[in-house]
Amino acid sequence: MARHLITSAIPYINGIKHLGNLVGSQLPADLFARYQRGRGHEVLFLCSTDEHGTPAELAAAKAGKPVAEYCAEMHEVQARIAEGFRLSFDHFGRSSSQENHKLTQHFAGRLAEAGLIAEVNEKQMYSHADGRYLPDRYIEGTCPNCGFDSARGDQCDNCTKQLDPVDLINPHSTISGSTDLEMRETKHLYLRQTQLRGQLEEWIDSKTDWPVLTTSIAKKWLRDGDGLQDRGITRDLDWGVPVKKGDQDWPGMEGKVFYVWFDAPIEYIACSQEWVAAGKGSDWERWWRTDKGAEDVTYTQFMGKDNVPFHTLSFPCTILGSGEPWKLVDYIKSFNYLNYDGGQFSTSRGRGVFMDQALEILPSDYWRWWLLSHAPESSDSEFTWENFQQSVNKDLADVLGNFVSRITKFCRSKFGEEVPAGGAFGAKEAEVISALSERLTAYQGFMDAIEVRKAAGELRAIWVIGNEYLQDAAPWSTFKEDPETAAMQVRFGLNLIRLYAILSAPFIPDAAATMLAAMKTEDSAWPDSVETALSALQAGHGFEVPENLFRKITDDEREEWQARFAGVRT
Ligand code: B3M
Ligand code: ZN
Repeated sequence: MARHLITSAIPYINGIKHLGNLVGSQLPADLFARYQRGRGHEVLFLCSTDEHGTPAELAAAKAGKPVAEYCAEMHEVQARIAEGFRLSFDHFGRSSSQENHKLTQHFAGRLAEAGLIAEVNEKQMYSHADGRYLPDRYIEGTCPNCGFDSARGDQCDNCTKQLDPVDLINPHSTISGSTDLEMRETKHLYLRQTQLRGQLEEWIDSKTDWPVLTTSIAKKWLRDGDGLQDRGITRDLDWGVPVKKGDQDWPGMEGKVFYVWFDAPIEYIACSQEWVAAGKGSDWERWWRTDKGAEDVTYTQFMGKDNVPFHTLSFPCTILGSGEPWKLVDYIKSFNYLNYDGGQFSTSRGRGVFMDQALEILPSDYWRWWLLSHAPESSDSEFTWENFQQSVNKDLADVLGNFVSRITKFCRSKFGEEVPAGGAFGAKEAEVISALSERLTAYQGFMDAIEVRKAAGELRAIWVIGNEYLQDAAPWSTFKEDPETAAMQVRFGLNLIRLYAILSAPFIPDAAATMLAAMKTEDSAWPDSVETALSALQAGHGFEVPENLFRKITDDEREEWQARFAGVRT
């Protein structure tokens, strides 16, 4: 049994995420976690809310709430929506937890002892109108790298370059809009990432199996010269992890907190401590400490491409620089962007479908299937309502849903609600078995390699094989002349339903559960071979006709939804 540690990038606390965010990290991570569990492996799947920094402070201010209260509420909201999408986290933690405070301060202390932290007197943007310093998102201006005119103080959304507020051209305050800014001297901590360049380079070069998207971004920032710089890891904010060296005060750093991107990845580890504290697990170190059993863990991270620099450079610097035996990531699966109906999803303009709205109009399986089968892997991809309607109506309703409904209804009407006896599988069934075996091997290969779209393609092909078999065998015609053979065909079909439930569960867990329940079996063991799997349900085994698995999306609905999500949400 292998052991898989799986983390999804942790979503910012400020508001409900859109479907583009979902397909860029949490959903594919869930697919992989469900698949590895299905294969019988031990999995620890973690995610949290990212609660510090300017995004949280700004959103709380907008909501007119104290930031701690705002975060606590939004964490619950995001947790409920994650359940709605059947995201099977072993724990959904919070980066504002005491565990993360302690661990972040611990790492800072270790890095300081290793000589990897510099105390720098630097100039910071002070806003007279606002009466405060303006870190990160409190300031916007033109990107010095690509010329994009609304780059934020911490990162340019257009070219992904990591920035410092003082780098911006023509900066202004996002609180008041004021350009009356003054550079003032203040002390901050810098992580001396440049000291670790050699180690980082060696580590990234050893990852020859990583997706091109991941390594190309990592290498760009590592080798472009100005990519890997010593990085400010503290901020003048109230909300966050107070700057300390382990449990010691840090002279001169009173009133400052760590930068959100310093503490957020550390939350991956802290989340496992929260998981133990919540009584769900007993030993977090065997997942994270290579001196305590984690050397045989495979650690996979999921994230959107804009998060790659932080996971290939900054966080590994924290881990390597600590000099302690922490588990480093083994594989980083990153995603391009999902666009929305001819443009971009936009949180600020309310353009596109947000996670809560999606669940209001259709159950999660519909979304999971479309999003995963169109995951933006090799390039950006686009959500359109036409395409969504087509995929759902064809793949889910016509192919899979229809197959399940026809077999079970036909059997009930001719043989009653149990698997019929009679006949033996013949040449046609052997052909199907061999075609399915080939597809199954391919499906597993793509799932192991986290090639999400290709895996979805194989699964679709596996469903189609069953449908074509049914079309071809036509037990409703066979029945008139040869009820024995019709019974055998139906038995074959009912076993296919069980097999489909098992193989489809990572993509569409609710429908899979309905199918297994209809087949009245709890045996959901991953098939060793298609042949044995297709004789699991023996003659006399009871079943029932399930409710319609999927309904079709009508043209009227499609048009209504298209108009509704065009961009009005505030
Ligand atoms: N919260 C950005 C995002 O949600 C950030 C990820 C942190 S991963 C440690 O895309
Ligand atoms: Zn830029």
